[in-house]
Amino acid sequence: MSEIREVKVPDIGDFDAVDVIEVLVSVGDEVELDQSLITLESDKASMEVPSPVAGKVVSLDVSVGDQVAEGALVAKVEVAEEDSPEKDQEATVPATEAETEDDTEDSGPDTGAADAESEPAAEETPTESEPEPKESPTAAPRSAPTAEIETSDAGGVPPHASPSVRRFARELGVDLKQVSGSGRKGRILKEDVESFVKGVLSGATSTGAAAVPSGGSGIPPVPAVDFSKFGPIEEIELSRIRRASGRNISRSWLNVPHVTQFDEADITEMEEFRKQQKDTASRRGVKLTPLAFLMKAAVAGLKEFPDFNSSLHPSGEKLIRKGYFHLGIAVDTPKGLVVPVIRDVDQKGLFDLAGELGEVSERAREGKLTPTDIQGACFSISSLGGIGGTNFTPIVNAPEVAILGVARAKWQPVFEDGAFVPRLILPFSVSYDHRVIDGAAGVRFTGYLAQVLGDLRRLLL
Ligand code: CAO
Repeated sequence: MSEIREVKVPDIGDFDAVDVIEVLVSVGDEVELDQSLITLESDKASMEVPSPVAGKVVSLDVSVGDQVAEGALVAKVEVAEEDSPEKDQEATVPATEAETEDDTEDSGPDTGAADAESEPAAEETPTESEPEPKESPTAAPRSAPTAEIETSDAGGVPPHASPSVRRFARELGVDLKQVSGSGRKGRILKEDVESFVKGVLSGATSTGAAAVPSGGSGIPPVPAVDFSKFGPIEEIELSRIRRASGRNISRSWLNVPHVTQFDEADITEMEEFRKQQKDTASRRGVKLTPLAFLMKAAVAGLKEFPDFNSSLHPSGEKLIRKGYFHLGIAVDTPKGLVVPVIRDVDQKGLFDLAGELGEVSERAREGKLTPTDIQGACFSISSLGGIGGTNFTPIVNAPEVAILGVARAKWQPVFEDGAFVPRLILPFSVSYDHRVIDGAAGVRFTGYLAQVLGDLRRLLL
């Protein structure tokens, strides 16, 4: 004959009104001995209430949001025939004696305790009333509520999540410290873990560890915000290009200690020369913009300062200097930023470069670049001068060690020989990897670029 067992909230310490934050089973579910039925949460801890018997849930007497105290009815379970009295006896052990933190995945029912690798040590340390599980795991009594104490230590605040969510995260290998919680008081919900995993799989979320292979970043994730609470929203899928460039930019930003040096060049004569050559250029079917000149100046700079034409060896202990001069050019396309590479810039004239620029940027906008088109750059140029702006701080395209950012040239009064004269001034910046390039070298490099752009004859020297 079947027996109906009432499952009640056991001794939960000095709390008389604890929130039910999760109901983990439904009426009709078959549950095993020790299977968690609900999760409770106080200000200090979250804990699961397990079933003291195996059987079928015939009624559930609490819902999410209820507040319960010791003795409150949680559920009724129809005891399975084979359930043994010994197990029942174990199930009645009071909570204060029974709390145990066995965090090995395969040594019995999961208590929801902290994962040794991913949780702060404070959570692994049993409290005074808890037996040390690793010394006598088999002696631990069963079916008491399993608690996770939310403590903070010098390592920061541990992730706030229920034992079942912790278990779920452990099963998926997710470090909860990287997941933003959307539940009450920032609690991490199962859905948050699922969205995090989806984000990682789709490439939209960086795990930090992948972005900074040497030792993990420990970068706290940006909290997930439900913007619809504040007004209407629309979700738009990012293009494949935008997601890929986002990954590359994040990787560079996180790995490279950036410094940005600002400078300006007087390009009055350069612009005069460019205008003189424009007709010839258009007869050749090319558009001659300042960018071709900037490419030649950049190569002159790379030759003069070879560390700018290098990459840091993966060991971090040597530089790899390059004997070739391929430049990445940032191109704005409807689907996002791409950086095609123009090769052997040192061996090409202005018209050839202008022609190649036009051709490759056209293909970039049409989404027709091949993998070869975007490989092998030594140094990059990001030119926003055709659009506007007074200056900006470009991000180094690692493993390159520097990038030139070009803003819009402007006529300005310059004091020369006792009088103000109008000169066309080009503001630009160079961001560089400070592990490779010192500040003095940075400003010498920008100064050299300014000299070359101010007097193109220097390119012949
Ligand atoms: N100052 C003033 N005028 C400039 C200028 C500058 N620094 N640079 C270009 N111009 C002028 C050009 O001369 C041209 O005018 P004319 O037709 O009168 O000669 C006009 O601006 C438009 O130039 P352009 O933008 O078509 O050509 P470009 O060679 O300068 O640039 C390209 C080509 C592909 C780099 C550009 O189209 C582009 O995509 N720029 C955006 C790059 C970007 O998004 N960078 C940010 C990356 S994130 O760091």
